[in-house]
Amino acid sequence: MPTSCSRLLQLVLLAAFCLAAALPLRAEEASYEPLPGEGKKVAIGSDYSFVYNFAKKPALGITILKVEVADKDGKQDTSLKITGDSGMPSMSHHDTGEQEFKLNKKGDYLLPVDVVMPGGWAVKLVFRKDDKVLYRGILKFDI
Ligand SMILES: [Cu+2]
Repeated sequence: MPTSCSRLLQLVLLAAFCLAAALPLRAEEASYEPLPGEGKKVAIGSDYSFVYNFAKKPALGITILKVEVADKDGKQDTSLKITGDSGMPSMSHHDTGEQEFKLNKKGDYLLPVDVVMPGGWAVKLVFRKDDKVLYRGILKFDI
């Protein structure tokens, strides 16, 4: 009996240790706000807001992700820097790392997203002003 009890204790301690080790990772992932969906306005603090849309319904291949930023008066703003890291949350080998959105002539921020296989995809967006992070959000889609 004492032997199995101490085994159990060991297991509990091990489990607690693993949980504690996993927590910081969880906290980091949780810092990306889940985005409400295409065309829906998202506030970036009190000074800016944005909406995102895909150029066409995401399918296999490259689809363009468009982000439009507005200031607090609703006027288009192009002073932020936006990056997107796209990949499949269930497998890390597709992750592109932070890629910078490019501004087009209309002042839209554009990023090509290369969907190479069916399944669940996500793009992690980071908005920066003068290299300071203002907002992190994650959008998800399935194809
Ligand atoms: Cu995959």
